[in-house]
Amino acid sequence: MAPVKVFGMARSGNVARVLVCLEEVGVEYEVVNMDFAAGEHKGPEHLARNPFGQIPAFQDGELILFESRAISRHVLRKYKTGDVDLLREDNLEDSAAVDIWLEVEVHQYKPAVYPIVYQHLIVPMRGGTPDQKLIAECIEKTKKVLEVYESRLSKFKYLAGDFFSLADLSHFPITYYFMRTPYASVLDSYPSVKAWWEDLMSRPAVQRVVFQLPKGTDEL
Ligand code: GS8
Repeated sequence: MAPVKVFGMARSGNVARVLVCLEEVGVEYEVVNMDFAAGEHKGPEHLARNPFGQIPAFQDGELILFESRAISRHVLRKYKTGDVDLLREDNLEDSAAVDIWLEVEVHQYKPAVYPIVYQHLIVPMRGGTPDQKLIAECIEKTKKVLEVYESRLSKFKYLAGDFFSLADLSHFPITYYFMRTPYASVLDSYPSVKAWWEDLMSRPAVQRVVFQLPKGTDEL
């Protein structure tokens, strides 16, 4: 069977989210890079995959998808195994907890953490100067969010409960880049969050995606 295709560069956090799900379930995949400089993502072929002209897009046989979290759910739903069930859809309580913490990632965690990553890693690459005031504000926002995570993770091993799920995995890309900024030490004040992050990073599937990510900011 032809491998599934992921359109977009692995270094994009939203693409990496999909890759790590594919790695978890052990599905063979092909990454189809897009030439952003040439505007390939805004061309008709890619707009047919994602009408917003963004990456990732995804092809699984006849099925074409976009939005990284929707793609991730599809991958984990279709290819779940007895050992790897990261959505827990057979259990109402567990799957609702997964949904909650996925929403928390989108609506609480990412808005606090992403601007720090963007200002520190991306803005200088584009010749700009990071907005230190915004970074400081977002560090404070991040701390508030991490207090909630610390409380949760001091009671449960993972965000949705004592089982690993997409809710944890979905935090990987943005946290990976955050941990490459000088603000990574913020996590030291939240021991349960730090242990959770180290556990996440030690997963073979995560390591296989880390291997595909740029090591220096010049490659971002
Ligand atoms: C966001 C995709 C996105 O912002 C998802 O898939 O989760 N909610 C969507 N993609 C960016 C790349 S950064 O990861 C992108 O394609 N930007 C180009 C553009 O918007 O023109």
